[in-house]
Formats: sequence, structure tokens, C-alpha cells
Amino acid sequence: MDTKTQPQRNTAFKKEVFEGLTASPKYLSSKYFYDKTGDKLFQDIMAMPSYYLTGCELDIISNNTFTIGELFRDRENGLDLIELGAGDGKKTKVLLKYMAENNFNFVYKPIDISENAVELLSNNLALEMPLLKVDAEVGEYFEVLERLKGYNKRKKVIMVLGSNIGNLPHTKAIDFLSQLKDTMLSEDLLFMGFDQKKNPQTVLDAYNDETGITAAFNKNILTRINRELGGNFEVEKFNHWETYNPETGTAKSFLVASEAMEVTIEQLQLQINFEQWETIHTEISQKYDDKTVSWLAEKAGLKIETSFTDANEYYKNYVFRK
Ligand code: AVJ
Repeated sequence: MDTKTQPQRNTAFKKEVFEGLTASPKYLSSKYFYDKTGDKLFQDIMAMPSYYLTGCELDIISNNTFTIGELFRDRENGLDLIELGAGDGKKTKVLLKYMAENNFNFVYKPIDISENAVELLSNNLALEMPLLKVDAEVGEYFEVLERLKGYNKRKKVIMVLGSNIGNLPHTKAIDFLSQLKDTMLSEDLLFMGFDQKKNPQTVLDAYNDETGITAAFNKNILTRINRELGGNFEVEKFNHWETYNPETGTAKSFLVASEAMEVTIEQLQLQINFEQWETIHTEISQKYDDKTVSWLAEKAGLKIETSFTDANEYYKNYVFRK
């Protein structure tokens, strides 16, 4: 595992928190949800029936393992399977097991922004699949893209599951996709999950559970600022608020101050004021349709080769080529 970039990431965290909380309106980046507590809360989210995304993608991968696996295969030189945002690897393991059992020659390279997630996944794979070649790394998407160019000695398959791309607004998603394209050669594949537009209530329910798990997940970013940057947010005075715009397909998460407050963040030498009902925008979870995905692909210079969906067409995994 590469821990050399840790201090740098902490600096990026500081810089972005400063920028976001001094902006108007205030915002924070959802990529900072994922510390140890955030990872655990996200696991709890994935286990909630209302958070349909995980189950749908698991169904898609389980029902199409052979087709997907054989698309990935290179009988001559094998392949590098690179996963951005690997998390707990639950869905990926279905493919890893197929590949391992069917004589694929491959290295699995999981990359995640959460050091904790990468460590848990590495340990788990060492136990469950001891013969698998794993080369894990900590890093964030845009930071690791450059290094992916070094993986051009044989076929590479890049996976981004979980509709993780949905955290990026379209402009950034196009940037991300076109930078991925720049790392690809003609035989390489990009396998990516996109949550689809559906009944707006179903989307809203996925991000607004009554048990408060999503609220806790959203608020964890404030707890993290308290712990890592010496903040004194009174976390319970913020409300989780979710919106979904069925026209644009954008689900948005906010933290709303339930009263006027003054917050200090020691390490940033920053004092911030909240008016009552002032917001911090924390996350977008974009929903897609075929037309939008085709448009993103075209803008990024990628071609859609095929796609897989579940019985309800709630979710789709697309295979892209350069
Ligand atoms: C992991 C980014 C795909 O946006 O659906 C879950 C994170 N946020 N519940 C998503 C999340 C609130 C999730 N992604």
C-alpha cells in the first residue's frame, strides 16, 4: 500500500474544507465521507433494502458473470484488472472468483480513497482468495489516473462500480471519462455502473432512510472535520436534507443548520458563521438514462460496446472502448 501521499491528502482536505466553508453557498466534497466511521456507515447503507443500487449491480454481475468475464479475458497475455473506488469489493468478488476458477492470468489492482477500505479489502482477499495476485493502492480518482498509463504492457480493464461516477457533475464526469480514455489502448475496456432514472420516490427513499443511517453518513463529514482539523461543529444541530430533481436526474444532499451558530476550525485558523437554516451542500448522486450516458461517452471520446441491466432496469453497467 502506498502511504507516501498521506500528508498531501491531509493538505488537500484542509484546503478543500477551507474553500468550501468560506464559499457562499457553503459546500463540502463527498469524497471526504470515507474514513473508518464513514466506511462502516456506507456498508450499513449498502445493506438497506431502500438503497437498491448495490443489490441491482450485484444481480447484474451475478447474472452475467460468464459474458462479462469472457469480455475481459485475454488468452495470450492476461490482463490487469484495475478498480477505482473498490470499497469492500463485494460485487467484484463475483468476477474475481469466476476469473480465478477459469484460469485467467490477471492481477487485481483495487484503488480507493479510503486507506481503511483498502486495508480491509487486502486482508479479506488474502484470506478468501490466497492465490489471487493483488496490488492495492490508496488514492483518489484524478490523482491515480496518471499512474494508470504505466499499465500498458498488456490488456487492462478499468472498473468503476457503484455508480460512483454519479458524485461528479456532468462536466467533471466528462473530464474523468476522457482522462480514463487517455490511459486506454484499443484493446482496453472500461466497465462502469450508472444508476438509472426511475420513480423519483424510489430515488429519494434511497437517500432518505427513516433509520437515519444516511443522515449519520452525511453528518460524519463534520465529525471528521472536528477530529482531524480541530473543529467544534455541534453535529446534532445539523439536519440531513435530500432533494431529487427528476428532470436533471440529480439527487442532492445537504446539511442544514437548525439554528444560528459559530464554528471554529483550529487547524484552519477559521471561524465560520451559520445563519439559521443555512446549508452545506455535501453530495450529488446523479441518475442517468441511455441518452445521457451516450452523450457523456461521445464527449469523452469513448464508444459504448454493450450494456447489462437488472429486471427493473433500475441500474446499468456499460462497457466502453476507446
Ligand atoms: C458511493 C457515491 C455511489 O451516491 O449513491 C450513498 C454514496 N451517499 N448514500 C451514492 C451515498 C448516500 C453513493 N456512492
